[in-house]
Amino acid sequence: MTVNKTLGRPESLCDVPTLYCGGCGHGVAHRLTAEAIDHFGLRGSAVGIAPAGCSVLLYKYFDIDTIESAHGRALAVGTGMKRANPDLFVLTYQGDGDLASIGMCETIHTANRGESITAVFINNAVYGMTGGQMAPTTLPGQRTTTTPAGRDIAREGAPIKMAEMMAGFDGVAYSERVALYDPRQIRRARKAVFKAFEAQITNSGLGFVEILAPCVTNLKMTPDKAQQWVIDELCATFPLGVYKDRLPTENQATTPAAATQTATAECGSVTHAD
Ligand SMILES: Cc1ncc(C[n+]2csc(CCOP(=O)(O)OP(=O)(O)O)c2C)c(N)n1
Ligand code: SF4
Ligand SMILES: [Mg+2]
Repeated sequence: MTVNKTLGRPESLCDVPTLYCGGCGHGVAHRLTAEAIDHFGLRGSAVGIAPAGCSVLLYKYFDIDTIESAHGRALAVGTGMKRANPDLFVLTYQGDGDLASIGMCETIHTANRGESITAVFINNAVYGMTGGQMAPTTLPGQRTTTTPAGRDIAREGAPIKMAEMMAGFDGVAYSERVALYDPRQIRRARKAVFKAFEAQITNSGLGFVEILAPCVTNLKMTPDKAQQWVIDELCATFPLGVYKDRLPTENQATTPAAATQTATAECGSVTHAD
């Protein structure tokens, strides 16, 4: 029997051993991001901006230029890079502690300014790297090292829904939440990452994709149980879907002004296109 190889490693993804825990979502999210870099031919012009968190070693996995940012400041660093050199393709990659907690200020002001940046956001409901403390996205009742009796929303507030929040900013052209728990969801996630790239390529505004992924180690679950937790718990609090899409269609002009004029009330009408 002849076995044909149908899927290879994206050129932008380095052939190195992974340091991520088995079952962690970062690896799949990296692959989808690398596929988008290859697809749009951006390996020579893309700059990746790494966060503090488990994905801090972005340079190790991506064969593109990368820079490290202080915790939470990836979108501020990205703003400077893009404004100084508009020809760069600027890609930020952040976890929930990074983007939605310590960096929340930078995140919302970058979104509000409509910087031409592509932001990949990994929501795993905890601070993974530092031992599983509560993140803004931790679920109600979820036990973490800083909420040992479970997150109490009367005391710690409710989970922050970034995809919905980002969609509310005029400067955001695309916002979608996806998950990685089965091949169909991974295909959807791939499409969403590509759309977030298109937002920058068409100069339409900020492109945002929130990827739900389990932190198996801090959940203290096997990878299959952690995927079930994503389906049963994480997706119940964070509904999947497109929260905003004002990318230009083929017939529309692609200047920011034109994109603003064609902005529709997509925000809030959650759709899923296969
Ligand atoms: C200014 C600053 N405060 C705190 C830390 C410690 N720290 C490093 S990673 C991290 C949390 C990362 O969590 P998240 O962004 O959710 O990424 P994950 O590891 O879950 O992918 C923290 C608090 C730091 N490096 N810098
Ligand atoms: S600690 Fe969690 S987020 Fe970090 S590599 Fe392991 S599973 Fe992934
Ligand atoms: Mg996290």
